[in-house]
Amino acid sequence: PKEIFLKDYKLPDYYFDSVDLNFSLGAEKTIVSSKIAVFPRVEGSSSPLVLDGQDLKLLSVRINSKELKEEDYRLDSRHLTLTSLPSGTFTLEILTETYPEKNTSLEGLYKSSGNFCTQCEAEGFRKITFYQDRPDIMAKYTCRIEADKSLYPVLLSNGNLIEQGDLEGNKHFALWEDPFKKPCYLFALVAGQLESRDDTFVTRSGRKVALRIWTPAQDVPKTAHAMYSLKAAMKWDEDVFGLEYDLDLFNIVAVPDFNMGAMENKSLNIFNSRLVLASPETASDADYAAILGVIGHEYFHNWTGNRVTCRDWFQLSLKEGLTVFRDQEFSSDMGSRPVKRISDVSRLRNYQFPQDAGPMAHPVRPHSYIKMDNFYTGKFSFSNNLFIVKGAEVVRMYKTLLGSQGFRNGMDLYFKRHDGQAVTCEDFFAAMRDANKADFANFLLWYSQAGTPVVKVASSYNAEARTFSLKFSQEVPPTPGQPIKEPMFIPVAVGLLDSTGKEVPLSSVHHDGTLQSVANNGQPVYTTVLRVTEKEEEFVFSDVSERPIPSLLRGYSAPIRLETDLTDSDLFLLLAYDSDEFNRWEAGQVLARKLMLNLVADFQQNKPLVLNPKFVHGLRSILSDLSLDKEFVAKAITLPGEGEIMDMMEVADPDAVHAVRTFIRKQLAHELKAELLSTVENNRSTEEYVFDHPNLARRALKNIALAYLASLEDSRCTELVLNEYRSATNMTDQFAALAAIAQNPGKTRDDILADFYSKWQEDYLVVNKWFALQAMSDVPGNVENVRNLLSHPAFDLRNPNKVYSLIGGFCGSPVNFHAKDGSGYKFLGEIVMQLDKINPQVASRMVSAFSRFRRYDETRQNLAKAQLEKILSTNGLSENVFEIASKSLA
Ligand code: HT7
Ligand code: ZN
Repeated sequence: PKEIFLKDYKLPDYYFDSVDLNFSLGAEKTIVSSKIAVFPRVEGSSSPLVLDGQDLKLLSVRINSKELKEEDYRLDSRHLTLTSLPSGTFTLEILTETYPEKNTSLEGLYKSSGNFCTQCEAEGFRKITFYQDRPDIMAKYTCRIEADKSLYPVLLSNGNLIEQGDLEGNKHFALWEDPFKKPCYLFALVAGQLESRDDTFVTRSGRKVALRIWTPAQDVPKTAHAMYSLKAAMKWDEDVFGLEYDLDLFNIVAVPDFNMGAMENKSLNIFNSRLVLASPETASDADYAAILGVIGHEYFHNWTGNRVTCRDWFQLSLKEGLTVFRDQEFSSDMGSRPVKRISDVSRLRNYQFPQDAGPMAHPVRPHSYIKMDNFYTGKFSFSNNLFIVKGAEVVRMYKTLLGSQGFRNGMDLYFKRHDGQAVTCEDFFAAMRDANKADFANFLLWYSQAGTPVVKVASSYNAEARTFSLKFSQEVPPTPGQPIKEPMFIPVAVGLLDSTGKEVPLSSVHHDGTLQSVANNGQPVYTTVLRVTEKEEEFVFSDVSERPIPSLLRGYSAPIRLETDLTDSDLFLLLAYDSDEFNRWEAGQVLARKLMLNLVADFQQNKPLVLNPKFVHGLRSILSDLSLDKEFVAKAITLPGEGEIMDMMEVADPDAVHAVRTFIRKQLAHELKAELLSTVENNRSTEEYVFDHPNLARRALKNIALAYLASLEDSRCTELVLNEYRSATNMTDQFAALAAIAQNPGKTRDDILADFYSKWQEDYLVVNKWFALQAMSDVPGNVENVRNLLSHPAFDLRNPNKVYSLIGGFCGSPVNFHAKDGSGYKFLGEIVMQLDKINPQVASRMVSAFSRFRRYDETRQNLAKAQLEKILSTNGLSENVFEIASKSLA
């Protein structure tokens, strides 16, 4: 397989002005004709025109209406190269055949539950027709679709519907025209038996936009929340960024077979049904929140991605980092800002940081790739993807440095300069810099250096001089291909607390021989952003009347690993009083991480495990503090994930980490039983299900209390949880009770799992939750159960959601996937080889579970390595799986 390098980027020799597509749809065989207006970049150029194409049958090629003879082009399995071309502009017409029903890769044109749909990002358009499949080719499209009227009554594509009508033989057609230039990855077509929920949105300049969400008829009632989310997103983008929708129609289609979450095709977003369909009975709060975020995300792409797109795929973060940042901000504004930040950061720590320290580490803008799709591959979901989420952190740092207005000015300039263009990360950087006349020092290193910077901070107080000093030192660890790193520009937001936990007003900071005033027109300031740019650097706060406790990296102002000299009592004080809620939570997490690591060492040395009473006391105060936001409390009493702890160990020990986390949970449940019981009593759902912050926060707190109580395995608690399960009136509460009971092996677990399936067997999205819950289970020897579930009638290896639930869920269980006898690795190896023949994108996501195998002990390493080697020796292995497996072994 060929590696593609950023440094080799070349402007295309030819551009396309307009593209007229014509589809004659058939499940077995679809005929696609395209008519392209081509012009050379340099007048009189005689370069060949190389078109990408895969799994297509070429029927004919014409230039200026004249059919080419075989000697006028070259055709191989990946390209059509046209050699004898006229100088100047010309019309190119290509006729091809494609086979949607056979297309199980779910890229290009394929069938999902009887309907046609497309997925073109990153490089799927080449499976539809021969084309220059690269994002810097932007053209205006028309799309004419012809199909059987009874089988495919609805025919959709991008832009406006220009014409439709009946044809002979029970056929009909629709002609769509998209007035905006776009790259081919934003092309979309949908055809099938669908019905819509309709609504309208009037933009602030008075444009009346028709909104339609399409699903099979029986699912239309489940689209209310998606429609609410879409309208909220449209309004938010106007309010916060002044960005309005630009067409009269916006369509969303939900399909059950989809490799990722959703796709932002111009005016025709296609969604995985799990991110559209929701009702209180069938979807949990987490599903509702994900729908809000992803509907927002795809909608926001209309400006950040579609109107301004990427020059090449190395610039993916230009659209994805920025759009993830925008959706995070949207969700924060719609719910609780600190809690959203806490969730995003825990995900970063559990999934991205481990990736950034492993063989797959690459910068926010990578230098090379074999298969572009692999850059979208997080641990089973897009939002767990390292460089997309790290890209969002980079965008957040611009905002931290520039403030809200400065950031908005930068965005305005970006659109003013680049609307309708395909651009690079430097263009975004330049807009931010120029709009604010900002000094960004070496900020661009965030795009080119991989690895998570480790920043150490040492503090000292000088009582005589009334100064408080923070000494920073930073190190960026080596990553594949980047052994030596330069210091980064790290914005560190800092506040100081006095010994009673009160915020200290900041007056000025000495740095590098300069004194910088922090005060703001006589108004007290409690947080300042330090610009850390050197390998070692000191900042000195003046006028500090007693030794303060620093609250560092407030709001997690940079994606780094921070190591401080804060004592346990400093951390307890921050946990109790920090006005920055993120850091309040963080103080608890630092304490918990220390505690867990110490207990892991005890466990490994066969010492008895004892829980520090101060930690129990700290959590008891949080749990009993009724003034706190309930969702915050739920987060604050949740222990760091096992992945996060393993990531901090020299040699990851899944058994020890699991045993310790289980021990602490049980012990906490035992010590805090009274508080947990009253938490459940006081937070039961009483009214009808409402998805708003107070209600979901109450459910989150009650359900985490329930999970703790279930871990006690005593009959009173088990009965309590069973009652919660039986009396639940929404999926959040019902599933939480089910999951709480499913922790404990035994008859009660088996009965309740069977009951849940029999209740929900008709709803495939709920059944996926049921698969995932069993797959993730820590019950010993669970691999056999998961193997059996492969042949369950509701399971299907061709459906990505089912694979992510069952196989992905299994790989997320440290004890069973990493079972010392290698049974988990063997199971995954077998599945990857089967799956690769069906859907390489999904297979490569699954194989990435092996990528950090060197973090484990030698026995596990050898077992995992053997599976990777076996996979690599498979005949006809896809580039997707090859890239991940070979880089993991390198
Ligand atoms: N921009 C979308 C990316 C995407 C994708 C990439 C590779 C293979 C399949 C895919 N489906 C969607 C997703 C987004 O930004 O939400
Ligand atoms: Zn996106």
